[in-house]
Amino acid sequence: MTAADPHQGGPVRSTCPYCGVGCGVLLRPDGAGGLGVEGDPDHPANRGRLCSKGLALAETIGLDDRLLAPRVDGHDTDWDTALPHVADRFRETIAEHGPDSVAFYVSGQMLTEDYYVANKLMKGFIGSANIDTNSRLCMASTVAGHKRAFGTDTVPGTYDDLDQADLIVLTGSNLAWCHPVLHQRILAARKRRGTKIVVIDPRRTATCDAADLHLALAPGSDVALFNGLLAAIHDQGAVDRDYARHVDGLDAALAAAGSDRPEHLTGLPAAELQRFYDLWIRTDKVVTVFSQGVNQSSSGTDKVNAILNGHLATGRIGRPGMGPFSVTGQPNAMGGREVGGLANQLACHLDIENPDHRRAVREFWGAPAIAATPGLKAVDMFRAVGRGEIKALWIIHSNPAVTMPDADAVRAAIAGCDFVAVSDVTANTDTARLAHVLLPAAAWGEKDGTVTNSDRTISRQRAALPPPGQARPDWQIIAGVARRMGWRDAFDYTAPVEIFREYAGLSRISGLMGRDFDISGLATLRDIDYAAMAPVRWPVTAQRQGGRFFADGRFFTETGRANMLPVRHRAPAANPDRRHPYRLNTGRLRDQWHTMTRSAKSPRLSAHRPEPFCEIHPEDATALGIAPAGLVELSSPHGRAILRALITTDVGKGELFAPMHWTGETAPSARIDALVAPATDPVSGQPESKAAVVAARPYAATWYAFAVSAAPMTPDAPYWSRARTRSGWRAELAGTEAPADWEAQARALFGLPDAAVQAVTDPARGHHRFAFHDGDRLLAALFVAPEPVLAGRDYLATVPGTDAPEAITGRAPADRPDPGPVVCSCFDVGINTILAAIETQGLHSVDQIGAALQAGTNCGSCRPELATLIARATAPAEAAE
Ligand SMILES: Nc1nc2c(c(=O)[nH]1)N[C@H]1C(S)=C(S)[C@@H](COP(=O)(O)OP(=O)(O)OC[C@H]3O[C@@H](n4cnc5c(=O)[nH]c(N)nc54)[C@H](O)[C@@H]3O)O[C@H]1N2
Ligand SMILES: Nc1nc2c(c(=O)[nH]1)N[C@H]1C(S)=C(S)[C@@H](COP(=O)(O)OP(=O)(O)OC[C@H]3O[C@@H](n4cnc5c(=O)[nH]c(N)nc54)[C@H](O)[C@@H]3O)O[C@H]1N2
Ligand code: SF4
Ligand SMILES: [Mo]
Repeated sequence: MTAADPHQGGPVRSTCPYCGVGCGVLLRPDGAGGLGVEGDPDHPANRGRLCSKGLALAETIGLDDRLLAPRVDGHDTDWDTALPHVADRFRETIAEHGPDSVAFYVSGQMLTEDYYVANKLMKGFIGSANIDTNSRLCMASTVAGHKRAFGTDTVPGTYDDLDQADLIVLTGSNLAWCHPVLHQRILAARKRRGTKIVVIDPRRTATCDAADLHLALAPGSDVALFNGLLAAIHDQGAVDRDYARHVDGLDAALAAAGSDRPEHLTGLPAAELQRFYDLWIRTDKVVTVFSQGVNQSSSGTDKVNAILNGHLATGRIGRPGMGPFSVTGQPNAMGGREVGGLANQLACHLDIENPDHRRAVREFWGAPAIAATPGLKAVDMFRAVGRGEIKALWIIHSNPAVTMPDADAVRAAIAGCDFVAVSDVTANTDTARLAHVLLPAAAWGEKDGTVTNSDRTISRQRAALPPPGQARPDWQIIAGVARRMGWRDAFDYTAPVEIFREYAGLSRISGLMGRDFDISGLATLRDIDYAAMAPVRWPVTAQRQGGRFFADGRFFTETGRANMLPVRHRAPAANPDRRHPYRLNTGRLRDQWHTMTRSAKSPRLSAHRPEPFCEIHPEDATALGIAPAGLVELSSPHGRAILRALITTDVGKGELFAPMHWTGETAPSARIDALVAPATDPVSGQPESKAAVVAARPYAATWYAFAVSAAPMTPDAPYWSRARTRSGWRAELAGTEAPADWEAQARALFGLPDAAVQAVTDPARGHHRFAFHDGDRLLAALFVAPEPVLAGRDYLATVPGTDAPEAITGRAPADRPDPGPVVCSCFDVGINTILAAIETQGLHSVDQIGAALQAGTNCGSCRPELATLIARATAPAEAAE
């Protein structure tokens, strides 16, 4: 069932399924279920480069936890049972309660063809707009900001602008970790032309290591900062009067900007702000890259428009090396915006509120109905589920029980819904566990279609492996349900190329109605053209292909002019108070992807940060009595969490940061969205995922434990987290009540009722160590202490399956020092190894580390961290000079 490969006999050309950079990959199936993965040198996004996640893809395709058959009410079945069952439940619900009593929650990780079919079914055939996507949590503020300013959701520039800029401003973006290949591309350009880099982020991140200036603004104060810029542009006479003919609202925007006091609201010294403003104003070629620090805010849309205002006022848009640049998160976040995955738009950038657009889409589809009003946005959708108003829900390619704000309430809402279908590749997710019907989806590597990346480049994903068991591509599952709901002809697709052609055909109408999104040039692709399709940037029409928008001053508004919006600073929805004195920021780690269902299968990726944590400023930690490596308990009006404390000045006083990745499967007390309030931006409906308010205190554990095991463990403790290792698993545990019989506890944890044990226990001091063996093979080991366990963790993680007679000591033997947590995941180099080499070999640069240890010489994702290690190791000496 693998795709016809255009390069016969050669590798299959596909696209990485993680971030919106959209890197091309070359896949070489080994014939035994495995895959060789390397960067595609011909893909315009990455030119052969991959980051740590892309390079570890082969470690994530194992079938061990895959969902292999449709499952109805807990029983495996076949498609001929499952599809009619889902169709009947939706049809009955609609017949009894109307089309708005059902909903789909979909994802920016679906392929365009999957997405198109889901949207068509809901908006045109069911006749409701209750289809929303996790892009609501991700791109909605950018979409709304673009539409307010440009009339359409248009990204004006391309990646080439990053190579050609003289100043790159990264705001609310940890590009080094979240779009690593773009980050590397910027660093390469900087080497050539000396590009200046400014990072705007309340937190010090890996991205700051390469920055000329880091503005650690007060959380949520971006509007004030960019209003200050606009005022300075005006004061310094830098408004482009010529371009201003193409722009409405300049005066009102200036008036609004002038009334915000940036130095007061951002908490930044006036001199630092001035330095940034001066640099911006005197550099013609400026690109402002923005991401979730901007979007995920109750003033996210205003933040976007504040950024766009500066570029519109100076005419720095749509020309080489300049423009606002929203980087997309998911591999097809952009494609989802194009096909109309959001509840408030139609396909191909057509508007649901526009009767002409509605009529055109309906006619094109030959649809019995067309949604006339916007549907429920994600937060409202799950609220309606909780109230029992949505009675049938289909969740596709997302894990909202973990990633929605107020996640415990969302989990409860899904659990209480009359009918829930979930399409996923595994049954082991917090959301899938709540489903009545589970539908096994074909995973990345097994399916065909297209995705659009951050710079509008459409790339093919191609299958290199057969789908296992009964797994099917998402478009096929959705079309199968649609046909069984009675719409046979409209969903009679036999291959993704048919869907793509239809979609490209619809975009012709969009183009004719004056919209930006037009790929009609692809509407007549033959099957073999689609099979061989090379990356192509939209628009693709008879007249034009790719390129930039707006340098000509023509916009997609009714007037044809752009809008500058008058925006004013607004504080985040909730502010710290006596009961909840801390501001909780959340986000991503370099080597994990969202809820870890794929990335955590890779031992390499899991070694970077094997445990959830909370960054806290040293003064706050001292005031709270939180010790290094202790546990911290966070609580908000919505939920609580227990995390490992990571004491660092990377976060400001009163501010905390925790990653979003852990779940009921990997660390049930670290579901961070349980704490996040469902506050949303009034325009975009995007939740404020980065500015919850919480209380913090030490978690009063009386025992702590560290465990390694060759086989999976089933931890049972108030705090636990687990991660894969090359030799099996590792886990951290803690609790307030110590079990009476530690050996019995260990045997239960490891599922080893009878294995031979070596034990060293000191009950009076609360210290226990157990090593379980099968002959001379270590099976598992547990280390317990009344304080955070001191053990050679990263060494111990390697020993299950070996003889390791010394494992019981919990320490690495002298000839095999503990490497420490992995920094370079390509070559598996730990922090201790690097620090030792810096010291003993007197290394002074990232390149020297590369020469000595290989670290950082492959994908480059760890180079920012290596730079930090060098800086920290050499700082004291420099300070003493
Ligand atoms: N490794 C990895 N890469 C990913 C993903 C992943 O899961 N893992 N996910 C992908 C997806 S879907 C997305 S959307 C992108 C997200 O990519 P990014 O947006 O770069 O990532 P985040 O870590 O969510 O947040 C970015 C930064 O916003 C900062 N921030 C918080 N509040 C504010 C504020 O008020 N103002 C400003 N200016 N900054 C603030 C945070 O401190 C954080 O460093 O990453 C994509 N890439
Ligand atoms: N606190 C906080 N919360 C956040 C964010 C944050 O920064 N902070 N970021 C938000 C953002 S930007 C995003 S994008 C969301 C992401 O949140 P989600 O989309 O909920 O997270 P994922 O883990 O990517 O979920 C994808 C699911 O699809 C499944 N899957 C994988 N491949 C396939 C396939 O081919 N077909 C199907 N049907 N399923 C598949 C995976 O196993 C997984 O269960 O989280 C949001 N939530
Ligand atoms: S930067 Fe990394 S995660 Fe993003 S598409 Fe490229 S290889 Fe994949
Ligand atoms: Mo995202």
